[in-house]
Amino acid sequence: MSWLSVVVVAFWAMLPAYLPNNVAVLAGGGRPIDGGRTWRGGRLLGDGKTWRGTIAGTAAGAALALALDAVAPGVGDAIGVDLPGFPIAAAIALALGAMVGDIAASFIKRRLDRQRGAPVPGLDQLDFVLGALALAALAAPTWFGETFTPAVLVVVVVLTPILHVTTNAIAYVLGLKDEPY
Ligand code: CTP
Ligand code: MG
Ligand code: K
Repeated sequence: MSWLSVVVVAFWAMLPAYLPNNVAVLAGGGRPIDGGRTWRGGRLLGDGKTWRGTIAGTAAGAALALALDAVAPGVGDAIGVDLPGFPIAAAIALALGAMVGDIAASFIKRRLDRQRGAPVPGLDQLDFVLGALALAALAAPTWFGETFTPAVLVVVVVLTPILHVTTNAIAYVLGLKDEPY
């Protein structure tokens, strides 16, 4: 595979994990997952992790995977790249894993005394990637091994923070997000 094909496959395979956090920003609000509970002097997760955002984000990511599945043969033919499909377990795991990774990061941030919205460089850009990859590896191990080759994984780890910083800056400029990170 050419390096450009590897980049395209990495981006395509991660799209169901990239969408959920952005949908959560748009759909978020309402009851926080932690119900306001505190632990060791700080909020368990904080008001930034809501049921509505999490459910909408997960549903959107999984739905995107199924939509990508439908168009993969046509798009793959047109651009000359063998695009991966998404078994249902992989579709759900990528989307849910992205949300769970982000929630786990908020748990860690609250333990580090970072208030809601405070940036933690590195964690903010990779939490959802680690969650998505870990859950996908557990839920669909064969598919995961075939899709996320070492080269694809390297591209994911390099490409994701760049995309994350860019989309968040755009969301901030558009007034959709309170902070540009
Ligand atoms: N959001 C949500 N549910 C989630 C994730 C995000 O409702 N599971 C919404 C919230 O409105 C949140 C916004 O998306 O404020 C931005 O997400 P994020 O940057 O992850 O949350 P923060 O508010 O920065 O909170 P934290 O410091 O805990 O990351
Ligand atoms: Mg934030
Ligand atoms: K986050």
